[in-house]
Parts: sequence; C-alpha cells; structure tokens
Amino acid sequence: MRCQIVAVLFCSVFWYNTLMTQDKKFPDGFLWGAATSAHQVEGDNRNDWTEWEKKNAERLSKTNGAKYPPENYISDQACDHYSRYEEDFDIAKSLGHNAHRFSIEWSRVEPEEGKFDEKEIEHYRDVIRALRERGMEPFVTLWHWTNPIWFAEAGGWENKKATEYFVRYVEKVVDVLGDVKFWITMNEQEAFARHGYFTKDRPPATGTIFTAYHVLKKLVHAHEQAYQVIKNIRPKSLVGFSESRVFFEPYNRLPHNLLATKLIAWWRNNAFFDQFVKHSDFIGQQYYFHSRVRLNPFVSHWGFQYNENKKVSDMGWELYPEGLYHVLTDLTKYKKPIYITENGLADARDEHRAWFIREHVRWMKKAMDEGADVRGYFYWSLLDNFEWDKGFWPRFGLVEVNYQTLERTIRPSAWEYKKIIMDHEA
Ligand code: IFM
Repeated sequence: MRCQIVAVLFCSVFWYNTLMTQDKKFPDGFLWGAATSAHQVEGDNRNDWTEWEKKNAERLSKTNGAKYPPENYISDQACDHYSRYEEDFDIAKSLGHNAHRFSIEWSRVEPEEGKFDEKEIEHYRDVIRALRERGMEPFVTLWHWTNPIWFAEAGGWENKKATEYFVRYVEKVVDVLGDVKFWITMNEQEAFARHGYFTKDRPPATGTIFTAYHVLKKLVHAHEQAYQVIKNIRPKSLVGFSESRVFFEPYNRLPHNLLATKLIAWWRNNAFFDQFVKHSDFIGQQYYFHSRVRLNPFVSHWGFQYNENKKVSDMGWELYPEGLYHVLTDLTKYKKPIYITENGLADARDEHRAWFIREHVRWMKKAMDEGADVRGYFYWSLLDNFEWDKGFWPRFGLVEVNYQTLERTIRPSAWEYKKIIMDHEA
C-alpha cells in the first residue's frame, strides 16, 4: 500500500511538473536577441539622413515646442557603436542573447558610385566574427532606410537604375561576408515610402502618394532581385525581409467600420507584403501597433485610432501585446518561418519594459501553440539610439546610453528579459 501511495505521489509530481514546464518550453534552436540599425547606433555616418538632419534640426527643434535642442535631431556620434560593438556584444551575451540583428551601412561600403571601401567591408566582417565568437547568430539587414549621398543625389529610389545599384551593392557584400546564414534585404519598406514620399517628414521628403506607390513597387522588385543574387552566391543562406504589421480591428460591428477595417488592413498589411513574401525564405515581422477603426472622415486620423490606450509608451504609442498574437495567427497562411525582428517601446524610466516583453512573449507563445511557426524574437533595441526624425529623446534600449560620456548602463528590464529567455529554454 505504501509503495502504491509513493508511486501515485511520484506520478502526480512528475505530471504536474511536465504540465507546468511543457507549456513554457520553446522549440530547439529558438533565437533570442535584440536589434539595432547602423545609422541609429554607429555614429559618424555620411549619408542622405545626415544631410537631411543638418537641414532640419533647427526646424524640428522649434516645431516640438522647443522641448529639445537642435542637437537632439543630429545623429552625430550616436552611440559610437561603430567602435564599441565588442563591448555592446559582451553586454548582449551577458543578457543571455543567442542572436543579434544589425544592419550594414551602404554609404560606408560604397561611399562613391561603384567604388567599394574594403576597410569598411572588413569592419563588418569583424562585427560578424565578434558575434560568432560570443555564440550569437547574426541577422544581417542590408538596407535599413539610409542611402549613400551619390545614390540620393541621383534620385534615390525614383531613379530608373535604383534596383541595379542596390543589387550591385548586395552582390558585393554577400560575396565577401561569407559567414552569414540569415540575410534581411530590407527594413519596413511601407514606412519608408509613406514618410519619405507621402507625409514627407523624412528624407527624401518629396513626391506624392503616387511616388510612394511607385517606390514601393521598386522596392519589391529590388528585393526579388537581391533574393536571387544572394541565393546564387550563397545557396544555403536564408533570405527574408522585415516589415511591420498593424493589428486592425473594428471598433464595433457597424458595416462601414467592418468594411473600413478590411480595406485599411489589406492596404497596410497585404498589398505589398504579399509580394515580398513570394521571394523570401522567412518573414521578418515587426510589431508595434494596434488600431481600432471607427471610420470618421471629420477627425484628423480618419477614425483609425479609437484605441483604449490603457498603457502607452513615452511616444504615446499604445502598448497592446495581444495584437502580436493576432498578427502571428494571420501570418500562418503564408506557411513560412517567422522571426519577430523588432518589438519594443520607448520607456526612459523602464516602467513598462519588463511587462511589455513578458506579455508579448506570452502572446507569441500562444500563437505558436496554435500553429504559428515562430523561430526567434528580437527586442528593439539593444541600445538607446537615434530615433530618426524624433532624435535621441525616445529611449528604446535594454541598455541605457549616456550620450555625453557614452557610458552604457543595463536597465533592470534587460535582466528580466534574460530570465524570460532562461525560463523558456528548450
Ligand atoms: O527605430 C525604428 C526602427 O528603425 C524601425 N522600426 C521601428 C523602430 C521604432 O520606431
């Protein structure tokens, strides 16, 4: 009898333990890390953005109620990650990351048309080596919005030869940077085209909605070509793109809201995305936004923003982790592996970040349990950095950067993220 009781107790403990832990485990080889982009962290760049910053810093400083001085809007030395990448990767490793996403700065590699700078290429080779030495899988983005000045002066993505130029750069880089498994051709094409050619609040700040459309078509074509070139040179590598997706839902069941939600979701999330997916081995998915649609042409946002905003970031963006679940379940239709290549918030006081990551991971896991083939998660960003036309004030980093001394301080939420990683290890 005593033996039976012991056996029953043992089985119960075993069953309970399996039940409690099974739920948390992630697939073998799941990648955990953070992302950065060259222009936002490297410092001392010379590209179309640095030119734009010079011309717009004063104006931006005034239009924001003089809250931030013009220096806020000039990337300048940024985080000096260009020289401190090893220190930064040491930090990432200490935080339990086993992967890292970064981008190559085209304007460094090809500062003059057709002339490649071997020293700069060597730099990126060192960056990849440094990641490998620390056991982190590199995810290399080839274009994260910034262009060489010569390319911008020749009309940028409106130039007939833009694709040809881009593909020549890709070919060179992929040929010489051997040890890379994951290539991301481009980052958030839709936002680039919308801001650059429609709202015109970022470079090149020209054109119309039609230009934005035309440029997006160009980017699709450039991605396809780049995909082919990379696969020809490195058949075993995996090539994808990174795009953000908004979780749209109707405010109520009224037909015009249902219809508006469907239309806007199709335009924002599918019209171009579907074309990029066709030529990709994986989907690089970024998630930041949720939108409750209550159509109203008389308000400035047309009714696309009736969110509850229970929690918001320092930039006023709603924090809505559940949206990631809906985005991921929607993506299963493409039947491709998914990597969350960005997900993060500006939170200078580090009030919400640990909760934010934990909740997004929880919803991501739920989607995975229901069939979403997610294979990695990259928090945006490893470091505080230069947030484009907003400048330095938004603090996205797991690691705080003091822009005067360049000192790095690990935020408490970064250690929480490490615990999440450890808890979920297979
Ligand atoms: O900082 C940007 C990044 O460059 C692209 N995705 C969104 C981030 C936060 O705005």
